[in-house]
Amino acid sequence: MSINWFPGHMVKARREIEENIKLVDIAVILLDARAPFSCRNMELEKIARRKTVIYILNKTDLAFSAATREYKRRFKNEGYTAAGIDSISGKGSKEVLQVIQNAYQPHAEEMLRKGRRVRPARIMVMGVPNIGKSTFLNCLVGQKIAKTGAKPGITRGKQWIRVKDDIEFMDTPGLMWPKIGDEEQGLKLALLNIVGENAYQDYDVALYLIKVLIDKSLPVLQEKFKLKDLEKPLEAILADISRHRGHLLKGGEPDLETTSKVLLQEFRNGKLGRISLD
Ligand SMILES: Nc1nc2c(ncn2[C@@H]2O[C@H](COP(=O)(O)OP(=O)(O)O)[C@@H](O)[C@H]2O)c(=O)[nH]1
Ligand SMILES: [Mg+2]
Repeated sequence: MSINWFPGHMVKARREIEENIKLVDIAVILLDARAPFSCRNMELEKIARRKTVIYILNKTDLAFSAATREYKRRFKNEGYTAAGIDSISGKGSKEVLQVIQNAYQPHAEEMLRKGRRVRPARIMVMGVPNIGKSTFLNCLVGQKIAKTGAKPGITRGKQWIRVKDDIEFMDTPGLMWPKIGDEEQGLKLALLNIVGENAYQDYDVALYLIKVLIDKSLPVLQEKFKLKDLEKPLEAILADISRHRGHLLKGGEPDLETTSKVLLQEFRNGKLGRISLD
């Protein structure tokens, strides 16, 4: 399976995370609420666990609420802290800030115990490409964007973004790459736009999407594309969508390539409705 990550990038990303993690109290690991377990890289998470870890299920607006609750429960059962957020609307941001403050409490108590002044919690946001790291940061920072400047000596030129009085985010999120264990996980990540275009053919990902919609009995194929017969091969269903959309080649054959592209675009923009994949 070819993935557009080169070992050089991986080594650099890992080294960066190892360096930056030293500067924070808490690692916030962003996951996609639609497939939180599929977008993890346990190897990198092991590095993050040198600090307090919080899992944030982002893009909850695109996932089934019941599934998101269940995924959060699974993290909590394993002893982790987890919260959900829609970083576009900001729904869930209060809970996220609360969870961060709770997680920082033991650190603050330790500082007090040692007779030190309690400084703001320092946090690094981590996650795979397109998971929403920048959007998440913007969402929490909102209008109150205030770079607190480099702190010589300690931070080696890192910029910190202050959120409220007691939380500071490192302004450069930690980029993790996903680790792909099997074909289906790879297809999920391609569907969610986490692995790049070079890794998979749109056609294969679109067929996977159709399969998922049918397996989960989601009504979108019937309702949006007016398909009546789903008891046929996935390729034939994709061709039906092409015809419904008027995506036709010169000879009148369905233009499966165009339909695949459009279908994936619509899915990723949330236009085919909510979904949970894990
Ligand atoms: N619907 C939805 N889209 C989101 C959310 N968070 C981020 N996005 C979108 O996901 C894409 C990638 O976000 P970005 O912040 O650039 O991801 P990054 O690569 O991790 O920094 C963008 O198109 C965002 O608008 C969310 O909570 N809900
Ligand atoms: Mg970004």
